[in-house]
Amino acid sequence: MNILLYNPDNGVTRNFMPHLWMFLLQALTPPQHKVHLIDGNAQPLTEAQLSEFVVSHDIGLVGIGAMTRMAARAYQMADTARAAGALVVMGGPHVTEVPDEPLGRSGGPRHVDAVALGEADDTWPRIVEDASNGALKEIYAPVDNAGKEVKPTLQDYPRIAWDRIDLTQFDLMSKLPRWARYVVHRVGLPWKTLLMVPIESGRGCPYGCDFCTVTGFFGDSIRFRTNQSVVDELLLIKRRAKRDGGEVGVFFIDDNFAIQIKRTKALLREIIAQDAVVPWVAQISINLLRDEELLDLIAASGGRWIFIGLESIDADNLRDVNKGFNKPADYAPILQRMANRGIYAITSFIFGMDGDLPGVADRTTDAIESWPPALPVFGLLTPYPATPLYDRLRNEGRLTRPTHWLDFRPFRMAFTPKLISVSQAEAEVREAWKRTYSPSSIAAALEKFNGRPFREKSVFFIARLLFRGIYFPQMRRRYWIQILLANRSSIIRILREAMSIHSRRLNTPVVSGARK
Ligand code: B12
Ligand code: SF4
Repeated sequence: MNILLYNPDNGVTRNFMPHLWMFLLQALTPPQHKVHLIDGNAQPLTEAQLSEFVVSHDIGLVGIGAMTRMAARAYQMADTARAAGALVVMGGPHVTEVPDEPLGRSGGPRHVDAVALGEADDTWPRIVEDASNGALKEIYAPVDNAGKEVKPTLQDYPRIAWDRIDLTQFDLMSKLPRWARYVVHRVGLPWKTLLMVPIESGRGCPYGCDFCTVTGFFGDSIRFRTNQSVVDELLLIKRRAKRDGGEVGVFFIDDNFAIQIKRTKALLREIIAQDAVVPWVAQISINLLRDEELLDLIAASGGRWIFIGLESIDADNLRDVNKGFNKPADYAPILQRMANRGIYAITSFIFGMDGDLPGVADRTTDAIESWPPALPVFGLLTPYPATPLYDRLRNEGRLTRPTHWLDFRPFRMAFTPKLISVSQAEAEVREAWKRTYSPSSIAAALEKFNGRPFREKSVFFIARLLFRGIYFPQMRRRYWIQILLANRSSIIRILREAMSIHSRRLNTPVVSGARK
C-alpha cells in the first residue's frame, strides 16, 4: 500500500524544521509499504494538489498529524484526501484531546476514518496492516489486553535514516536569495546547506503547568532512549553534514531536556567523549539551569540555544498557572551565566494571564532589555482542550471561543482575562513583538556581544531576523526586503566587522611548521 504522511500548514506561519512524528512513523512502517512525506509548512499544498497527489500516487492511507492551531486546516485536507479515495487516520495531541470531533461524534461533520490516540509508536504498524487488509477500526488506543494505557519505553527506538532522507525542503540556506547567501557567507557562515533536524532523547514532563498539554499527553512518567542510541543518531547526522558540505543543527525536542539532570549530564558527557558534538537547541525549564556543571556540559557538547518558558516576570501570575517553580529573580543571573558560556536563550512569554495589567508588554520588554541578548517570543494564554486551564476557564464561564481552533486566528484571545480587556491583551502581545524586534532593539542587543566571538554575534543577528517568521507571516520576498532595509545599519556594521576580521586573517603571517 502507498501511504502519505502529511502535516498541514496553518496558512499563516512557517516552521523551520520538519515534524518528527512523520519520520518516526515512517521508520516504524512495515517495510512492504511505501511511505511519502509532505510537511505543508515547507511544501504548502492546495486541496487540489493534495487530491492530485493522492490519485497520481495511488495512496491508500493518508496519516495526518496536527497541533490544535492547525486542526481546521487538517480537517479540510482530511476531507479532500477522503474525497480522493484514500482512508484517512489522524493522530497527535489535538485529536487525542477531542477524538469525537474528527470522528463527527460531537455534532459536526466527520473528517477521518480513524483516530490514533496518544503515542502511536506501537499502534501505527497495526493501523497500517488493518488499513491494507480493509479492516481499519475507528479508534486505536495504546493499551494492553486489560485496557491499561501502555507508554513506549523508548528503549528500542527505531533508527531514523537521516543520512538518506531528502531534507531539501527544510534547508534554510536554499530559502535565501543568492545575494543574501553571499552576505551570510561574508559574515563567516560558509555552509552550502543549513538544516535543523529534530531528535528526541526522552518524553514526558511531570510539572503539569496549567496551560500545557504535555503532562496530560505524554504523562508524568518520564522515559528516555539509551544514551548510545542518541549518540549514534547524532553521529549519523554529523556524517551527513560533512557529506553535504553544510551545517546541521539538532533540536532536542524533549519537553524538558534536563528533567533528570544526572541523565542529561551523562548523555552530554557521552556526546563529548564520542565526538558527536553538533550545534544543538533544546527546551529546558529555568529552574534546572541553575546547575553550573550542566551549563559547562551544554556548552562543551554543542548546546547553543535553550528554549525557556519564562512565561511571566510576575511571580503571582506564575503561581496562578502552576508554574511557581519559575522565579523571576533568577532570570537575569541564569541568562548571564549561560551567555558567559556562549549559550543563548529563546525566552518565551505569555500575556493575558489573570494578573496582567495594561502595560505588561512594556514592563516585560524593559526587563528583557536589561538581560543578556536573547530571542524573545510572545504569545497569548491559550486554553488548549484537556488542559487544567481549559477546564478552569470553562467552569468559570470565561471561554469566549470554546472551539477556537475551528476558527484559528493567530494572536487572538479565546477567553476573557481578569484585569485587562481582550483587545488590550491582544495589543500588548503586538507591542511586545514590535518593540523587541525593532531595528533599535536588535542593534542594542548586538552591542551586548562586545568581547564575545564574532561568530556568536553574527549567528545571533541572523537568528533574530529569521526567528520571527515562525510566528508571523514572513514568507513573501516583500517582508524580507522590508526587514533587511530596516536593519541596514546593523547589517553594514556586521559586514564591516566581518571584513576587518577577514583582512586581519589574511595579513597574519603563517609560521611554517607551527602547529598547536
Ligand atoms: C518541536 C515543537 C515545536 C517546534 C516546531 C514543530 C516542529 N517542526 O517540530 C516549534 C518550536 C516551532 C513549536 C512551536 C509551537 N508549538 Co510546539 N512543540 C514542539 C514539541 C516540543 C515537540 C513535537 C514533537 O516532535 N514531539 C515528538 C513526537 C514524536 O511526538 P508527537 O508529535 O506528539 O507524535 C506522536 C503522537 O502524537 C502521534 N502522532 C502525531 N502525529 C500523528 C499522526 C498520525 C497519522 C498518527 C497515526 C500518529 C501521530 O505519534 C507520534 C509518536 O508517538 C511539542 C511537545 C511534545 N513533546 O510533543 C510541542 C507542542 C506540539 N507545541 C505546542 C504549541 C502550543 C506550539 C505553539 C503554538 C506555541 C506558541 N504559542 O507559539 C507554536 C506553534 C508554531 C507554529 N508555527 O505553528 C503544543 C501543542 C498543543 C496542542 N494541543 O496543539 C505542544 C504539544 C507543547 C505544549 N506545550 O503543549 N513547537
Ligand atoms: S515545564 Fe514546560 S513541558 Fe513541563 S508542564 Fe510546564 S510548560 Fe509543559
